[in-house]
Amino acid sequence: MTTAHEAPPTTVGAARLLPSDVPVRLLDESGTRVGDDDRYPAPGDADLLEMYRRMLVGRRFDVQATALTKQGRLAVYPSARGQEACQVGGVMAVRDSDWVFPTYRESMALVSRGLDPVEVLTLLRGDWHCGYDPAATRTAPQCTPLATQTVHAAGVAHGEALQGRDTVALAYIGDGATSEGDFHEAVNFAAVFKAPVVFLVQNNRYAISVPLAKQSAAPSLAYKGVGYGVRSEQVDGNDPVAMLAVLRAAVEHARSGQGPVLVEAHTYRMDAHTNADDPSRYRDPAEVEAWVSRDPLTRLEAYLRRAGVLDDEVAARLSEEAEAFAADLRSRMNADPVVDPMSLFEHVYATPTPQLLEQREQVRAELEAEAEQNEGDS
Ligand SMILES: Cc1ncc(C[n+]2csc(CCOP(=O)(O)OP(=O)(O)O)c2C)c(N)n1
Ligand SMILES: [Mg+2]
Repeated sequence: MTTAHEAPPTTVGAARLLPSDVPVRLLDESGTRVGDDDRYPAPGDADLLEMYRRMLVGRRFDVQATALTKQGRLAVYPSARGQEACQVGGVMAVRDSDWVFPTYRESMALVSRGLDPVEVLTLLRGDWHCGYDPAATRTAPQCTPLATQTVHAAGVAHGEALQGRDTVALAYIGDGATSEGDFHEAVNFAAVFKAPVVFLVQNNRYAISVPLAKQSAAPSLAYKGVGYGVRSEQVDGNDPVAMLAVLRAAVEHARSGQGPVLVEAHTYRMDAHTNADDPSRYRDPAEVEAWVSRDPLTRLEAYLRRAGVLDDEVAARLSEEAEAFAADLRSRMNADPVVDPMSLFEHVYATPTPQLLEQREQVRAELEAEAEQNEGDS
């Protein structure tokens, strides 16, 4: 029990919270294993091949989703191309019974988690607030208001712990969103209550057009956890081996009751913020080019080929799987969705507000008038 009469705190013990001086890396840019780290045992080759498979399918899904925006089949799509190691590493580090709290950028992660891709894209298609069942899939709706999902993650993780379960909550968040108050409240709450949350900051260098240097003066975003008493780490976000190793250790730390962990993954957004954005207005194409050589997929492929677990035959089979996945998505997304406009008013509040009821009546009246008009015309 702590009391107000305790001696003032010292920084002794704070070192255990500090992130590594440089991002943890277990695979260099040529795909060679480097830097053994006792804290982060490298995953076995079978896991890494599975990770590669998911990343390959994930990238194909991502490219297909961007194409669907151009065909008018998807309203908007925030690409995660280049961030495959973070997207897939996160979901592979948790169990199906754990909770995932994604942002708008995590469609690839959710597909990798096994959610139906059409259900995942329902929000971005503009059909419904969320196309999958959050309770059944233990996956919160994709969050557009920045950082709010981190508060939900901390609350759910604490609630699960109070009920005696060892569930972990994984909250994805972007670099820019770590400047939001909600993020700080969530990290502080999780630290104080030792809530089993892993905050995965995907530092992709930009918040739309705002580069990281204009967003934060912190030497690493991972330091944002230390001030709250949260174990923090930074990792090469384009190194799939390090991503999975560090995230597994973080999840284990949280699950074993030692409290939350904040992981900053240094990565890069290869595409525009969304299909509605023109990145040439704020970043140099040479910068994008420089990140091509750090591509997480080619890196993992080079490693797996050298390790003898991936050859041309396996690679061809995996490519076929990715193509079939994209073809199925294309044809299903080409069918017009059946949506009831009135359903938009459901599940907004447990008890609808008078304003919402008024709006619902307005829409109902407009739809009825339109239907009558159509009947009269025919
Ligand atoms: C509370 C809030 N403020 C502003 C926005 C507008 N907005 C949408 S995405 C974005 C940038 C977020 O950048 P980052 O957190 O780095 O995530 P990324 O898009 O790079 O994955 C902003 C400012 C928003 N969605 N919510
Ligand atoms: Mg960002």
